[in-house]
Amino acid sequence: MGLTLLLFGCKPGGDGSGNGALASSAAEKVYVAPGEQDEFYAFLSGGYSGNLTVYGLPSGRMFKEIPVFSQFPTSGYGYSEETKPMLNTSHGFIPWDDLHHPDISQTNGELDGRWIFVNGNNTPRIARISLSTFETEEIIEIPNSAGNHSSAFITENTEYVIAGTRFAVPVPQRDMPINEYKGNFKGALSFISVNPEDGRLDLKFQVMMPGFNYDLSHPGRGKSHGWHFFSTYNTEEANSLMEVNSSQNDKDFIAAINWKKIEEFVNNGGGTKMATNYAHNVYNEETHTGTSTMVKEVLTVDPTEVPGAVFFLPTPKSPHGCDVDPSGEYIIGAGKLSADLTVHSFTKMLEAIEAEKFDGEAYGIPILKFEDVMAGVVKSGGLGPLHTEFDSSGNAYTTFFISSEVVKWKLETWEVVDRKPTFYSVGHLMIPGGNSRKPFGKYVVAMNKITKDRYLPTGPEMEHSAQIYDISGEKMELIYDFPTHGEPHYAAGCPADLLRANSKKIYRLDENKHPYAVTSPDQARVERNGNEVHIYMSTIRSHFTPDNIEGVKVGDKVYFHITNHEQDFDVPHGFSMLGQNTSEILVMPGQTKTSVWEPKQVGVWPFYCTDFCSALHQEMQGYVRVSPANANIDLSWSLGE
Ligand code: RUQ
Ligand code: CUA
Repeated sequence: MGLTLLLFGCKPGGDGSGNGALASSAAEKVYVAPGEQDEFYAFLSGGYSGNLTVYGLPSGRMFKEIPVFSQFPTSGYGYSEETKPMLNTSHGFIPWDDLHHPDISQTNGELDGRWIFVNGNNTPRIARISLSTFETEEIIEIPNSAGNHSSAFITENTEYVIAGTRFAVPVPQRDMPINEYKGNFKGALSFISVNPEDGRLDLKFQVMMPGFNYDLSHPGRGKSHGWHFFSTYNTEEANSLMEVNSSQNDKDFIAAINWKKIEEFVNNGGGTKMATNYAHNVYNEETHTGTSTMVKEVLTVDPTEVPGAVFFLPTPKSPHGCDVDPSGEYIIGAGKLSADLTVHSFTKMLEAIEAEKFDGEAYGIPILKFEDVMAGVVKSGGLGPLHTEFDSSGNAYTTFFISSEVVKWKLETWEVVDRKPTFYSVGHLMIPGGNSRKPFGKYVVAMNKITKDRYLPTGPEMEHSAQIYDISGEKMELIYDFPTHGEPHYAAGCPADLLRANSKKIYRLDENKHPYAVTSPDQARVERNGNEVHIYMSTIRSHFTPDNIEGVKVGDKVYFHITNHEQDFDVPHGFSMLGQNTSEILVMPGQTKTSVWEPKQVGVWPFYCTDFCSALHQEMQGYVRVSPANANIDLSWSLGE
């Protein structure tokens, strides 16, 4: 940070180039006129917001925040009875996570725009989000893992979404002294298969690696399809004062995993079944309801049992990013304590494996010789390299956190061709399609950790800032700044056209299979079952059916099951009840959602619609009469009489 200040701190508000980023040609490049639409959609991780945010490129306009791992009162996600099960885990209901790395599904190594996968770091989870509804459809917890960071990356036909543990932990978890870590803790790399029809996830196997930290990963593609590469640090297996103790080795490793080989081993009955307990949560679009199932078993693979499947490639200085170029030949390791990037060659790796040129082993896993697998070194002149993305013409772009810049360099010659400052301290970057065989090399988005003077400094913390650079020419051109939400780590982007075709506008009422749905207003009713009261309610502009309810008592548990009868795009109705210990819910056209209220005070309590749905939205309201627990008032309900 000190260096950042030194380099750029003296020019508040400046872009470092000395001639104002908002030159009129730059303004034209990002200007999307009112009523026009952006060319690309960008999905930025929200980091500690637990959610995913959607932006347009090049405008930098934010379109939506998609709730994934965090309760989200705006829509009622994680508050409605239907979505609460999505946040269930083996540790109970966890309404938050730290979402890092989105990846869009692919077919033949190209983006196909069906789903986007993301990871939760804290309580290890992977989520699948539909790109036709922008809703979270599935969350699977990852057992035997901790700090699920080298995730969620998908293989080139979306065969697997891959999740690697950042922290090594005892497997199975048990009570043991922390300082017995070395040699005893394990690093689980999980391979979760994706059903090609409906996207359903299934934890197929876990490779039980030595207890290193598995930081980031990317799939092989093209010639290296079938392999997956993970950067590691803390190959020292230290368990305390990590900033010193895990930086002792001059080189850590990139682990190369031949998952096709392990898949074959597993399909032939290999691996060991292990008792475990993890949650698998699936949202059903027909019943509009999520269900959570606890899974009790996982298949584990000891890598030494599958010869030829796992190798270590020595990589200098605690590598962070581990990126694969569009051809699948080059694997780039970014040693975050170094200035240089190490590029490994997939072809050379295969040759070295073939010739069995090993340089010892770690826990039975062969280590290749650095010189044998290295394709080149990028002498960047920067400091603190983190992540690399690619364009479609053989260039790579790497972020440097410490020297706060994006450096453009050429694959194969490794020469640096351009560098531009970022504002400030960039982490990840994203080029639409930049993690695929077919990048759309028009823009790079740099996602920065520190905002400082980019906007009026208001209060001790501000939203982070991102920058868009035009990369269509030889030199990068900074064209825009925009604020981001939470802390973006990775992002994924695709052409808007890819989403347009599959976009879902409404839920069809005649396909609604929610068990508490009312598909016509005359089915609206109130039923008592012991102290549970179920209100089957419908909404249409501009009333609830029913809107007056009596016979509810203190001590009851009242379920409002609300079906929105609208069948037009963009007409949700909301529902909120005074004194309810939850959020409102927002019910989409054709959808049913349930909100629970446990009234604690006698009285006549109003509810209302929270979404300005029509000219008479303010009239969209009703009352529930709450009587004492021992009262003798019959249930009754009405509308308009
Ligand atoms: S990690 S910089 Cu998840 Cu690099 Cu964010
Ligand atoms: Cu319905 Cu406002």
